[in-house]
Amino acid sequence: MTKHKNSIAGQLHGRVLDVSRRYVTLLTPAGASRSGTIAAKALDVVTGDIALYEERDGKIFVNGLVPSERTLSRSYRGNLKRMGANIDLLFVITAVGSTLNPVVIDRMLIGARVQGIPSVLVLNKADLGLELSASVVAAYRKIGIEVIECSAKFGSAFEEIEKRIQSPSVNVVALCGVSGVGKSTILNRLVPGAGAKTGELSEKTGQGRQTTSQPRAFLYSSAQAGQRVIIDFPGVQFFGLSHVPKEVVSGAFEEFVRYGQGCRFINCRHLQEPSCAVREAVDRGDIEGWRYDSYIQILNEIEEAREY
Ligand SMILES: Nc1nc2c(ncn2[C@@H]2O[C@H](COP(=O)(O)OP(=O)(O)O)[C@@H](O)[C@H]2O)c(=O)[nH]1
Ligand SMILES: [Mg+2]
Ligand SMILES: [Zn+2]
Repeated sequence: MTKHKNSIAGQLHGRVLDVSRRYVTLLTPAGASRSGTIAAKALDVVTGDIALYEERDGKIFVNGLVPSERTLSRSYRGNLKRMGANIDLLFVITAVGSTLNPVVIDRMLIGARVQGIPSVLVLNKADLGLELSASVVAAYRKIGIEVIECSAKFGSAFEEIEKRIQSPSVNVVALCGVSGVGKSTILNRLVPGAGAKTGELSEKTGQGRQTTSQPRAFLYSSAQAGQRVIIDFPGVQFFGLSHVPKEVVSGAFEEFVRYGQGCRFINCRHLQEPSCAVREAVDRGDIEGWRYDSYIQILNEIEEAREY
């Protein structure tokens, strides 16, 4: 769609809150929540998009999108799936206990980083004891990732979370994490009346049951900062990154970049190359072994995707 067509008379802009097949809920500039239909064929609309719409006979028709920025996407079976658009802040949520999986966290952090989405790691269920995850948290802080340890059950550290949400540069906040980490519980605390369903942990897997299947957006408001949109993503078990260029992956592992300056080869991939300062740092324990494992896993995934 051309610029000219975007600005024809009668075109209105609205923030997409929910999408279900060809139906959307929009937040209009007046702050009202309205339902409408996606009129343009093949328009890939996701939560957070700014939709161009027309109103006819009291009904809303979406016929275009403003080009989005900071779109969180993941690869799934060779396709790139847009998850949410125009995200200003991503909370990667994890929890003390069996749901704490650094490889999954790394993937989400990198997915955000390649799109330039600022992210904060939230370690929920702090009430269960922080000593269980202290080494992982320390490792993330050491490489410059902000970590907030909170308890959605008791509301601890929510001032910190809300301070980030209320930042003047933030309009759209997204919550992302595997199911069972407490995303819905966090949301219900931030948005009273959100009524997000919370699930019990399944005894079989120790993971939460999938209780949300579509991203859903909620309106957060505070007396000081006004309104924000909070997107609750369904719990993704596999955050595919095969669309990400390999160079970007190695660049996203900040500590590899730092240690990599000591590698013999300037374009060292830190695999089998001789005199690799990154592998040496892993052997010494200066780089966490699980960070190296997630690096290798992501590179393998990209390699395999190319072979199709
Ligand atoms: N101990 C503890 N349990 C929590 C906390 N937050 C959530 N839970 C529990 O963890 C389970 C999964 O929570 P839910 O919000 O449904 O997770 P979601 O799948 O990520 O949306 C539920 O049984 C919650 O009651 C917390 O801060 N501490
Ligand atoms: Mg949930
Ligand atoms: Zn190297």
